[in-house]
Amino acid sequence: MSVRPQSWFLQTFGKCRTAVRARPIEPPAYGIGSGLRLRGHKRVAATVVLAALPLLLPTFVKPAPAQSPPALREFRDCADCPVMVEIPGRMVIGKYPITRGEFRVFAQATDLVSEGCTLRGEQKRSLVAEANWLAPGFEQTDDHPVICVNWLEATAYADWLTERTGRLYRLPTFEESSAAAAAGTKTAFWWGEEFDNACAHANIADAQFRKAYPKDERKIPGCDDGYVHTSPVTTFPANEWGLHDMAGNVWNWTNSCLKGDCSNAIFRGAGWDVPFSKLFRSDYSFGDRIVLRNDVIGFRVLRED
Ligand SMILES: [Ca+2]
Repeated sequence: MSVRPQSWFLQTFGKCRTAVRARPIEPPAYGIGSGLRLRGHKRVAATVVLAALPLLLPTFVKPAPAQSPPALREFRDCADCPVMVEIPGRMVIGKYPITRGEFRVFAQATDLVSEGCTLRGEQKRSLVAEANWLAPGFEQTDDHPVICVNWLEATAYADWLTERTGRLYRLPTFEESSAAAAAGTKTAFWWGEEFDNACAHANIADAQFRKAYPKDERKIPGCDDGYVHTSPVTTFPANEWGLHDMAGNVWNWTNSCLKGDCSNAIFRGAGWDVPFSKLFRSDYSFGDRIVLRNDVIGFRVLRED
């Protein structure tokens, strides 16, 4: 799996608008690589000017300890920081995807401008210029996962947390996200091998989805999980590591490049409009452009020890 190069890049993207400024900081003594620091934020009139220094990340994932499950500790590094779970000897990772309420704190603090999101319609998705993370085309409350955020904005959120807390936050690699989903299991899904009972464990494209999108021609599972679109992040059971929504509800951006091309990033986990079982596997990866915003991709963060 390739890693992101440790270099600056500057790009302009036609219809998208984001106000994120970043500059490099010295690598923390306890971490590997370096991160971003937000510095001042300026609204951009018609185009996007983005500068980001991707993290140089190891792709190695420590082998699972023989004993399980590990003792878990949950904490926050600040009052409105995300809840983190410490998996001893493995990683410190978000208990659930970043919520709309958590993202709102970042957006207000950085004067974030984020406009344009690709939304699901009757049968396919299309870009809606006026859509954004506050208006993703359906109703959300602040305990739903934030969506309509691209990889750059997700990374900027992690770097903002780093600046606030003095601890190095970043997106997990695909390998780390996959290991966190599996939580020590060897089965296809974190709850086992069966997908027929997926509605008890995850928010998928289900009977509720079928009723809301009757023209969708895909084969939709017949179970009912109670949600057409996103669900509050602790609605469904946690896996063995105490992590919610590691499959279903929203895809999660990772910090891994797609097939060596770092203008694309891997995401995993599947989401509320996905009916196909294999996409919910702990080891399944998907990817797209880092500038993509849509209504089914969110993210969670990982903290370096
Ligand atoms: Ca559902």
